[in-house]
Amino acid sequence: RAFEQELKRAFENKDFELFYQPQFSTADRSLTGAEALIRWNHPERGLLTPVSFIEVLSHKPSAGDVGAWILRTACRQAALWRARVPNFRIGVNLFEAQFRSGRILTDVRDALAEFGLAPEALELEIVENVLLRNDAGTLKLLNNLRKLGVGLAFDDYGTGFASLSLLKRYPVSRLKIDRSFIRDVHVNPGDEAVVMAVLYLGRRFGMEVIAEGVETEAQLRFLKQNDCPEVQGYLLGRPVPASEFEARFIRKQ
Ligand code: G
Ligand code: G
Ligand code: MN
Ligand code: NA
Repeated sequence: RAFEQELKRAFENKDFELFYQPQFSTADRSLTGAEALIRWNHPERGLLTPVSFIEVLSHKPSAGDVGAWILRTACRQAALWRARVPNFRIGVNLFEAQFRSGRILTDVRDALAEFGLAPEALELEIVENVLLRNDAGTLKLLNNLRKLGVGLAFDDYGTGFASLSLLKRYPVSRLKIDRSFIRDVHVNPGDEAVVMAVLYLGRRFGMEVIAEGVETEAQLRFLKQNDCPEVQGYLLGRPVPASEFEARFIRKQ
């Protein structure tokens, strides 16, 4: 109850904000897109990062409304930036509840139409537990989303239990290598093996690959040398408000 009240107030006060983290091509370090990450400017508790509220939120009926707001806001922003950066793409994380409610397809279609955003400019990020549900409804929904032309990224790839078999079944267009494998990739043979295997899977399945959590030049060098096409991480840019993203990454283009 109390949480739902707080959410309602947060919406009325416009306390939610999307931050954007840049993504880059390893070939020439050009900007390719951004991942949208929600923040809550809480009047009493300050700036909240999602770890403190996503878990609770994802089990509430209002997760669908927050999810729709995130989609609209991200698509509006991406349409503006895509006019300045060719092929700019926006990544949006989805809640599991958005799949259960069945409104995701409509929400995505509406958000694209409202801002005239090309479907290929939107990439939906999905974590394994969504795919693990493994029912006909989920498969059909994901196929319908892909038919719209939007991308589907498998988030935190490699950390789950069934990461390999899921690739055969679902229309995934990109693998996001989890940052736990990137941290020591250039020094730990086990991590190197995992990352090389994901790059190989990407090529064999015709999926794109991006490495997350790139924090050092040494990691970046390794990824570039091994043909990982794109990277994201603190080395190249932390998640920042839209105005700051524009000043630092869009105006330079
Ligand atoms: O931004 P940060 O690194 O604190 O994000 C922490 C976690 O919250 C990540 O797992 C991320 O996927 C999730 N998250 C961040 N923003 C969103 C969002 O807009 N929607 C959903 N569903 N999850 C998000
Ligand atoms: O689960 P998901 O991949 O959506 O989460 C993205 C989260 O990773 C965000 O909370 C973001 O702030 C965080 N993040 C992004 N880049 C880095 C990085 O280079 N290092 C670390 N430790 N976290 C990162
Ligand atoms: Mn993500
Ligand atoms: Na991730």
